[in-house]
This record gives sequence, structure tokens and C-alpha cells, in this order.
Amino acid sequence: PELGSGGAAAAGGGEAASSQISDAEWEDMMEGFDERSYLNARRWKPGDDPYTLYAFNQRESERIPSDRALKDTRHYRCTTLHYDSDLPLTSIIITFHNEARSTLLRTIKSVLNRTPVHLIHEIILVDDFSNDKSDCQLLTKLPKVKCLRNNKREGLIRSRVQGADAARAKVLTFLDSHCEVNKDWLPPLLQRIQQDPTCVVSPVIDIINMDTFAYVAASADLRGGFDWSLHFKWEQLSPEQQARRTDPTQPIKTPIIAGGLFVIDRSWFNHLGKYDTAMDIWGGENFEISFRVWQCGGSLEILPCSRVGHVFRKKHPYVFPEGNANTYIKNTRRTAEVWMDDFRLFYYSARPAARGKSYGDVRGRVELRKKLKCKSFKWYLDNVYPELKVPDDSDSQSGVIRQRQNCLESGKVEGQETPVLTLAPCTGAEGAPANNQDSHYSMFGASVEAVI
Ligand SMILES: [Mn+2]
Repeated sequence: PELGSGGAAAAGGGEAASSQISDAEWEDMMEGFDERSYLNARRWKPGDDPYTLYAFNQRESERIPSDRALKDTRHYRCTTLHYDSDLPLTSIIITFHNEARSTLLRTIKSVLNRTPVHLIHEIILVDDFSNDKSDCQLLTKLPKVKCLRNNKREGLIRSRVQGADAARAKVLTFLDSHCEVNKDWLPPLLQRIQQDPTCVVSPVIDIINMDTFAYVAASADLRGGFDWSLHFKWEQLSPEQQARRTDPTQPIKTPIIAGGLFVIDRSWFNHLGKYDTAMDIWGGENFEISFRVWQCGGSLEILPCSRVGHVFRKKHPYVFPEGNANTYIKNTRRTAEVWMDDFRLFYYSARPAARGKSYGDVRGRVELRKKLKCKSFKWYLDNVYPELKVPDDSDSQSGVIRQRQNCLESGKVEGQETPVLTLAPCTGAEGAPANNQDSHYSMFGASVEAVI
């Protein structure tokens, strides 16, 4: 049954029971959690490199209190907005694998301290097979906190689906495990979903410095973008888009979400096919869900009046069983095959290494796309991301690729279907290259691909 679309007082059944905690009970629970011993058990030891375990400064994270004050980084006009009193409740889902205790705890405490209690149905921690299961278990002493644990490593995508399947509130809020939510972060997100349940919304993601843990405001004039290799990047709004934004509190439509933090109506999430659970560990899932939301009748927005800080790192602290690049290619290749139609060829051109990699069975996802009667990738490009330049003939050149006296040349090899490229002395005349040295090549992003 669809539970509770009202405030705690209006909601019926189990949801109300778990949402109604008296102030005294709340205080008892907050005080009942032995923070000092939780943190002390796994503290950084002097002499150790503070970056080894988590790829951010563990020592600095531990020096900062779990309930530190943050600067309110919103535009001042956000502070004058009012939100409905009957916003839907949310289940907050935080997945993690071997997260620093200090950072995970600060994520949760920031949520408990800066969110109207009656809007949180539960906080579901999904422990993706961390080495120490008490990292998660001990936190269930805190109000609203539940813990699910995988009995093998599943990765972010399947872990999030586990959390979503267990969630009971009307709205799902996905958070990363090294965040701090800022003042009034949740009401704008819930209100937008109440207005339009097909909208999938993200906060502006402020920056928590990985060395100092300083909380730094991010620009609110950014949206998510990408190139043909399916590499995510933040993009400045164009001058025209800027000019159209007369009200800095208005939502920003975005072609893609960064993926770590977003809010979605639970039945809409289920209707759209959750996530592609054949994707591994991390990476590429934000493309899949973004294309799917847009092409299947929804939209993606960044809400500038909601701010959440996130620790941005330079590398992943954990291992990918099949290697980082292979996992990213498998996940993005599944996305390209299911959602990009013939435009997937530009993906292969930009990421030639993806061609030969296996990506598993996508028939179920193709079926899903059919069943939901989703629009084409051309529609997405025309209507959502016209700024993404589609390579045309002017991007591809032909001629000789030459290194001193040698030219790139193609030749057949016994028993192999595709020709092999080698360097050999140039044979054609100036301006009239020999046939096997006449190359057609195109450049997308960082890679050059030659077809002879
Ligand atoms: Mn993260």
C-alpha cells in the first residue's frame, strides 16, 4: 500500500508510528548513541598516512565535530520562500562500502539536525559488505536509522535498489555517504515532487574539501553535461540560459544528474524500472537513469535553494573487482546500447576500447524501453541537450597520417577479420596517397580514431 502523503499527524498506519517520536525520546536517542566510542574504535593513528584508507584526509575529518555549523550558501532570496505544510514524507537511502566512520556519522547527523523531523520516515543505510559490520549496526541507535547489509559486494546500483525496495515513504532520497546537508535542504526538493511527481530533483552540490574539510559554496549556475565518451562534466549555463533566469530560486533543467544525490517519487522510480541492476560497482548509472527519465516522460532539475555538501575526491578508495575502466565501459556501453539508438556509434568512436568489451544481456532493458514507450535519443538531443554537438563530416578528415618518413597503413593479417594498423614507409605521391595509406579519421574528445 502507498503509505502516508501527509504530515506525521495525518499519515496512517506504520508510517505514523515510526515518524512520531516525542522530543524527549529524540533527545534520549541522540544522547544514547555513544559517539566517542564509535569514533575511537576506528580512529586514524599518528604516523599513518591519513589518505590511505579513504582517499581523503581522515585525520581532518575526525577533528571536525559531527554536528558542526555550516555557512548557509543559498541565494538570499531562497530564505524568503515558503513551503507547503503537507509535504510528502521521504525515506533517505545512504549506501556505502568502507566509509570513514566520522564522515558517515556527520552525513547522518547533518540530516537529523537540519531536516524537519516529521518529513523523514526513515534513514536506510545500505552497508555494501564493508569489512566491519558494526560501522553500520551501531548507528541504528540513532533516531530513524535502519541498517541493511549485503552479504557480498554488490556495488552502488544494486545497493540502492535494495534500499529503495525496503523503503516505505512516498518519496526516495538518495544520498552519498560523505555529505553534509545544509539549511532547509529537503523542503524545496519534496515540494517540487509534490507539484510534479515525474520530476527528479537534485540539490546544488557544494564542495567539502578533501584535504581540509572546508565547506565551500558551489556555483548555482551550473548544470550537468557530458561528451560522446559519456564523461560527465559540470557546464556553465549559456548566456541565453542565464538571461532567461530572472529568478535565481527557479529550478534549472539539466540533461544529466551527477548521480550521487537526488530525490524521486517512489512509484515513479519503480514505474521507470529502478536502475539497471546488471551494472557493477559504480559509474555510468547516472547516464542510464538520466536518459531514461527524460526519454520516458520525466524531467531532471537542479533546485538552487537546496544545498548539500559532498566530499569530492580524486580517486576511488576501493577496488573494482574487474578494474575501474572496464566497469565504467561495461556500464556506459549498456546505457549506449539501450538508450542511444544509432547515436551510440559516436560513443564507440569516442571510446574505441568499448567496442570489444562484453556488456552482458540488455534484452530486459530494451523491453522496458518498449513497454514504457520511451522517446528516441534524437528527441532527447533535440529537446533536452541541443548543445551537445553531433559530429558531422566537417569533424572528420582524410589524408595521410605521417610520422617523419613513415605513414599509417592498413594491412590484412591471416586469420583476422579486421585490418591491422602499422607504420610503414610512405608509398604514394604527394597529394595522392596510396590506397592503403589513405586514412579517414575523426576526433571526438580526447581520442583519435582512424579508419583506413
Ligand atoms: Mn561520493
